[in-house]
Amino acid sequence: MTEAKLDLLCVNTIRTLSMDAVQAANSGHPGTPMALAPVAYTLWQKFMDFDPADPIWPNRDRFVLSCGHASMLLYSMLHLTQTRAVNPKYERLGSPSVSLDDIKKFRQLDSRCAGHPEYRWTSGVETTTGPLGQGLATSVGMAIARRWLGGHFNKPGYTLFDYDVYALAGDGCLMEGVAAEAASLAGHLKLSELCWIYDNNKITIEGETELSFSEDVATRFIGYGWNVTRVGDANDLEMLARAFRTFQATTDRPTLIIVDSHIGYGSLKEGTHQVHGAPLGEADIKHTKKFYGWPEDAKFLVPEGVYDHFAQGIGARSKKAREAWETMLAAYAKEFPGLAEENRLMQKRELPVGWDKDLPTYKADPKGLAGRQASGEVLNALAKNLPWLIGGSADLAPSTLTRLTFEGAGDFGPHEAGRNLHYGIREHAMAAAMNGIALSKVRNYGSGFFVFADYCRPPIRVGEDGPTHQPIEHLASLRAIPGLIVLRPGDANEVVEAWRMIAGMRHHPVVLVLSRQAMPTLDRTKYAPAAGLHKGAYVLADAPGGSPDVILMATGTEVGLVVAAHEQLVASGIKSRVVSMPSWEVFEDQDEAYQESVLPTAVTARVAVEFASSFGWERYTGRRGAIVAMQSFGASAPLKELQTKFGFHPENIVAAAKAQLARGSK
Ligand SMILES: Cc1ncc(C[n+]2csc(CCOP(=O)(O)OP(=O)(O)O)c2C)c(N)n1
Ligand SMILES: [Mg+2]
Repeated sequence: MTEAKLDLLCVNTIRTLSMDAVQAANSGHPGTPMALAPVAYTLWQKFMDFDPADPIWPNRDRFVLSCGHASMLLYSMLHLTQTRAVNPKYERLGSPSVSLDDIKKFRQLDSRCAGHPEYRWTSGVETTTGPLGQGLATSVGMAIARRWLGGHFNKPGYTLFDYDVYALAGDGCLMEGVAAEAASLAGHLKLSELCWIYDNNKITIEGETELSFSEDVATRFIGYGWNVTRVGDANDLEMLARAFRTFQATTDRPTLIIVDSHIGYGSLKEGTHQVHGAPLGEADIKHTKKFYGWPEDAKFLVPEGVYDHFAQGIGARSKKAREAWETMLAAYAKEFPGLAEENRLMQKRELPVGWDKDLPTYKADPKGLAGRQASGEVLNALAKNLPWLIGGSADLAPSTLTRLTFEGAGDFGPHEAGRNLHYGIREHAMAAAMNGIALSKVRNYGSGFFVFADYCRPPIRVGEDGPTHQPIEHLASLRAIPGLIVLRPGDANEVVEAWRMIAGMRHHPVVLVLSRQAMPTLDRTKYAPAAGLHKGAYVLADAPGGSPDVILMATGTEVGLVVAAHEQLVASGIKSRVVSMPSWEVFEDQDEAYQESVLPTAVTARVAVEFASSFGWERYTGRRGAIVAMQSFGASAPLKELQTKFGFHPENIVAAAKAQLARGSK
């Protein structure tokens, strides 16, 4: 086979794996991986130094899939390059990072192929992505770290760190504010090791981008100080290669490659596209496979020669690069043993001997010291003995006192790679960049006024390994905002009452939290009227006679669950009550007598159920009550399996209620 034919065979394997996986999961985005397969292929196969045998080799090029919804693209690459797994102790394992079986189980419980790529869950995934724009901003942190690492460790004749950072993004990422902050910062810092690839397919979920996005992205980036280049057709491997060469030759600023592509059918049916973000369907898959010259009925097929081709391309090239690097490191260690030891510790996220030897202790003093004052002193004492600690502030270092003031600490800027970073007033990008720096194993901090932590929230929660799409803490944090009403209706009629309440509001902001999945519409001749929502919480179903022994409370989608549990309890002769609780705030506004009528003090056997953080429910269950809620971010799988895994089913609620009754009033 000619080289060009092999290239196409590999590209089409990436495409068909993505199509098949999304189809099997019956969920996900096949179109973007299909359209971007040639881009990822060219980059990985011809340019990136990433040794599949050692995906944590410190000088590897980084690849960030900022459009995390196209996760199958990354999983296909990790599989076809036969990337190996690494465990949390940084031991390289022989087993595959992503097996064909994982791909077949895309989006299923325990598969390495979660809906969105997750750092530490799947080796070779450099950062968790999914919330659009985050990956781009994280990549800026990676480039900052790369610049700092080079400045700190490289010596004449020993270029320990010279890797590049690539991030692949779509229209959504480019629309997000965080990407604008990050691009502005990267341009200012002249991060020439950074390359963003923009999939300019002019489509998002609601339709053509002309609905909402008409700026000239190229001009914007030129304004930021970036180098901008274009590839007119995502299928043109030669033009793609040329663009990557342009990036590599650019040494004074970051590069944006704008790639025009067509989602879904690639070059097959230009201008047409399937329903965005949905599986193609069996018929279209066959049609498409036929076009690729694929056996129409084959599924998850990796044709002969494909693994080999990757092994001879990215595999062989990167192995050579890594081995040369390791030889160099051995020589470096002889000449610069101190620095080599620093690097060894840093790579394992360990601390150097004596890191805490200068930390101050403070004598009793009624006058005392501000926390920031003490922190500034501690940080300076710490940083002196922890050479790979860097950080900065979103323009508030004079107030947060995070500046490193000792001799040699230096500043980080376009022409210097010292330890004091200046993020400017860009909190969101700062926090995302901090993730990127941490992922590069460089210890770092950022700072600002506490109230602006909200501007940092998405990257704070994405952090290193949080699944990205589960709103776990959001109810609790919204409920904590003064003056805000949070409404989470439990069936369609509660939705009606919620809108009725909102329509009547004059001054209160409201957050209405609705479900994706169907909720059973309750029979209101059997249960209390949905108008109870106007009191925040109400008795939806009660024990015969109205004096319950146990109270089940829930909001939103969990109301149906507790009603089902309640029916089982009643059938077994247990006097249970269901309280639907769409709004804590509104309930708190009711008079004492009403509150007592809904949640009688005497009834201490209580179970609260909410598919979110348990935080705060103690106020209604009491310390001894049961809370069926989430203690972790969750997992990627079909809803039913998640409900079973995390205990959101009537049997578990019945068991919790019985356990409550069994403990009596103790
Ligand atoms: C912050 C954020 N908002 C919304 C979404 C939901 N979402 C996932 S994909 C998508 C459309 C993205 O369009 P684009 O970036 O152009 O990608 P394409 O569909 O072209 O692959 C949206 C809105 C998200 N993942 N993150
Ligand atoms: Mg798009």
